[in-house]
Amino acid sequence: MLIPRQFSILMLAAALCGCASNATTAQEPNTDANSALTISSKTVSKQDPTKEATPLPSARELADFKSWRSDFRARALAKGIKPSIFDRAFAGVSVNQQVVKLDGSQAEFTRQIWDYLDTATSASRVSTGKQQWQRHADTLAKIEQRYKVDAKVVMSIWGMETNYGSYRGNTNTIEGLATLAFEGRRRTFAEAELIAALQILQAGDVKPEKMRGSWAGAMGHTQFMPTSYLEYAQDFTGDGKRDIWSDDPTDALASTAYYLARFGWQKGAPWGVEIKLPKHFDYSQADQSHRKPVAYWKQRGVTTVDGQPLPDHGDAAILVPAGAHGPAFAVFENFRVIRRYNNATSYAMAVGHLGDKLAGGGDFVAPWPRNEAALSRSEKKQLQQKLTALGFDTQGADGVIGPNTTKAIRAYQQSKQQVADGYANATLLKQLN
Ligand SMILES: [Ca+2]
Repeated sequence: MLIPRQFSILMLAAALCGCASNATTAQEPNTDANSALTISSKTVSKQDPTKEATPLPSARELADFKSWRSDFRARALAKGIKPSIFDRAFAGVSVNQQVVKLDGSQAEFTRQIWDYLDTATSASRVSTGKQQWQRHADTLAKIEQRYKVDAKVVMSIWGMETNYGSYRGNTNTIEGLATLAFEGRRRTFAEAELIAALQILQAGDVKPEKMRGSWAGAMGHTQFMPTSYLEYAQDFTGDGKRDIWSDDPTDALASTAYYLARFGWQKGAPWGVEIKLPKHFDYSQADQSHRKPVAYWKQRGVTTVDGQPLPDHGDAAILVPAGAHGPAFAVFENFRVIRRYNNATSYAMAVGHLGDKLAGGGDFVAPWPRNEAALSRSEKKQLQQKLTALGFDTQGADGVIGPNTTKAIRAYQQSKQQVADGYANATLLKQLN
């Protein structure tokens, strides 16, 4: 899901797909090193939750919705949407209670990154991907040639977002976004997306009944939000329509390649490589914001996991998704480009890793600490409260491990002469208790 970065609704849409950024996948606002690392369980579900039985809205809600719709209609018309387009798009559209429920829910249980990666890059995901790649080989080669974006990453995003088109979502996009706008928590964002969706209908790229996708507004094979669609969608088939919704994935795959190209994809360069860190490595440097030339890391004894010199693809950051006791990676510019699609670190790793596997690569070498249970949201809150009480301020206790919490953990670890990997786990929580 492509979502404009500032909204970073990752969690939102994520529900539907593996989703990306474009927005959609909603992980919490960005960025944190760790938050991205644990994925909410809803991120993983590929089912369209709006297919469940939906309770009816109350009379009061319906009246309020009508009143919002009437105000919004005026705003949409002022932006150039024709009355007939608006009225046809909103015919039969009401408050979608499942969307309300999903938007308000916070996952209590999260998965460890290795569990997430296992699912995201499973043997069946890889074998289906290889078959689909073969099936669309000519198209993918042409797309790669035109946009200078490796076919493997386009394939991988397609696999992550909708399992190669098999879970594109069945929520009426206008209804999903109208519900989010009406509900109000994200009104500005949802109304902007809704206007974009109406502009798409007005341009005639798709009929209202075909404009369907995730409950949070992401559409088509690679889950574009409407604003991303307007800016990046491509008509690669040459029929005059940018059709990301049909069974033929051509336009959607080209759109994805164009999106990555626009954000600076470097063809032929890796997203990252697994590395070996020297003994006594200063783990406080393992932070995505700490990007340094490859020469800098070489001087500090960093090599590839099999002891070879680190390849040079520009500045790199060191990533230790499971702390000092799991695999380590050097990540390059393309990793950041993938994060423009979905800002979660775990998502970017999954896209990179799946793409490598589709191209014949294998598993990571170093083992994950698989015996570690994931912290629940309330345990994370507890951890934040304890740290703050001890003078290591996490700037709030929301149960999401973000940059502030990571920083507080590092400071705590340093004060105890421990390895400062900033990693939140059960051992740390036990220590604090
Ligand atoms: Ca087309």
